[in-house]
Amino acid sequence: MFGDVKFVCVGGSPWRMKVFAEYIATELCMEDPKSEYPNICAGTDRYAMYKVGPVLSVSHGIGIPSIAVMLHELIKLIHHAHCTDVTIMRIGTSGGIGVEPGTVVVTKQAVDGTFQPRFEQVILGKTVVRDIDLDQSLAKELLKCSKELNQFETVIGNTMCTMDFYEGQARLDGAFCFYTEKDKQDYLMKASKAGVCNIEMESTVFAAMCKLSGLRAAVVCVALLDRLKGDQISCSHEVLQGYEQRVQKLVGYYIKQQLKAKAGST
Ligand code: R2B
Ligand code: URA
Repeated sequence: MFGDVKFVCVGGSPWRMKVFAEYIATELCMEDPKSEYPNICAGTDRYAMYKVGPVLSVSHGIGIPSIAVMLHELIKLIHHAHCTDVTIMRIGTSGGIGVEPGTVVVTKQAVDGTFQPRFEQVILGKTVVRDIDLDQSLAKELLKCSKELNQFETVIGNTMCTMDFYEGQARLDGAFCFYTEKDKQDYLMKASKAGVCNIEMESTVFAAMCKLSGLRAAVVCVALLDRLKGDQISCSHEVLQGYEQRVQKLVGYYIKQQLKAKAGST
């Protein structure tokens, strides 16, 4: 059932990943108007999974623990199905640093909250530090695709991955906050100097697990706001949806091009 999978796209919300599957179906002209794409994982609330030809669309929830569980199971699936040449992309949202809302950020390097490119986890009572590397040529190809599409701004930059949306991302509007506006600005400016263009909550473990399993991986997130200017996402639902569609368009365009090139070469 999964042996032909070549592209796996993962993103936080089950609904968004269903919309992405439907979008890919139309883009690849695979849509059968009578058939719906069923959620292959309907028996569990952990995540949703849709398969459209060679493309798998899977949700992962919010944060490192949530995506890590899904990735373990997905990597086993890819292994047991004997899939080859699989490219995996996380498509998501983020808070930008010094970029206009709506800018798409393709991750050069995922870094933790101290700006280090590593993922730390306690295993058997010991802290294990894992390297994280994303595929630089894939990131460049995605940037090139965005130039060809010419519909929105896309940049390549570092992505900071945090354990929390509020204090972990230096927000002032959580349930509590024990630092000042100046502390927040100083931290975000430090992040910016370390090449961080956006902040989200899954990229380090995603990059670490993809590296360990030899999957070609990229992280592509749209910035919903500029965190140097505020904490709250105040744009309308329609504007937000438009921003989210940018990532889907870019990754959809990339997949379509790759499949066309493959079809041309066989
Ligand atoms: C981006 O948005 C979510 C938090 O709202 C989180 O999953 C992430 O990485
Ligand atoms: N997702 C995040 O993790 N942070 C933001 O600011 C926006 C989306």
